[in-house]
Amino acid sequence: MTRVLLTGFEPFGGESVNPSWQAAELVAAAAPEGLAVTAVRLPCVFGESLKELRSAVERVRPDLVVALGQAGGRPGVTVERVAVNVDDARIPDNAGAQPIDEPVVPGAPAAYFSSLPVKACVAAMREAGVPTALSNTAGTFVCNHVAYGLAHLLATRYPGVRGGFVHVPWAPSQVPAGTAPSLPPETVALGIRALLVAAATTRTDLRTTEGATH
Ligand code: PCA
Repeated sequence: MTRVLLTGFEPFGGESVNPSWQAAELVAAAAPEGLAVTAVRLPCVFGESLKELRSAVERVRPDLVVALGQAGGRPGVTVERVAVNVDDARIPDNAGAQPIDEPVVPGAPAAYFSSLPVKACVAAMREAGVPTALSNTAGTFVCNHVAYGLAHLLATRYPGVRGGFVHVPWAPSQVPAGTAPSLPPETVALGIRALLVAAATTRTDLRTTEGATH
């Protein structure tokens, strides 16, 4: 059994749902064979989100950690390649904090690459029929904060554990019909199941063309 910690976020920015948590719950309720998936909902709060992530890692002792977050406007499920050591919030978090140009972890490296096989993850989701892409920025809000904090935690305390961050589109319920891209949580969950299997079984990532020109 591969133990998987799968996190999603609470709603933020005035929304009433967060599709990252909807998908995490669906995946935990019907996990792929061979994977034991624990879903944990994180607060959309700088600092507190990482505290809860750390205690979930201690409790679950996962082999693999995948953190999900909402990226409204993106048309597909995007696997984040990199997390940067900066909090630069465009809106306040759910506790009212709005850090500007502060490090996530003072004195730590400028960035970490995901330790997921990111291209194999994208390929597996595409194979499952789910719109997907590789992304080279997780932004500078709470999702990047968690992506960076997770990468730093794994690199410094759990070197054998792989982990990374994945952004998901809005759910249809969040978008007035036809005004912006969205994906049903069930479709996102289908993609995440395929991603988890790929992440649990791929040792060496693919060398495929997923780069961006801008
Ligand atoms: N998305 C936000 C924070 C929480 C979430 O689901 C982000 O992309 O930073």
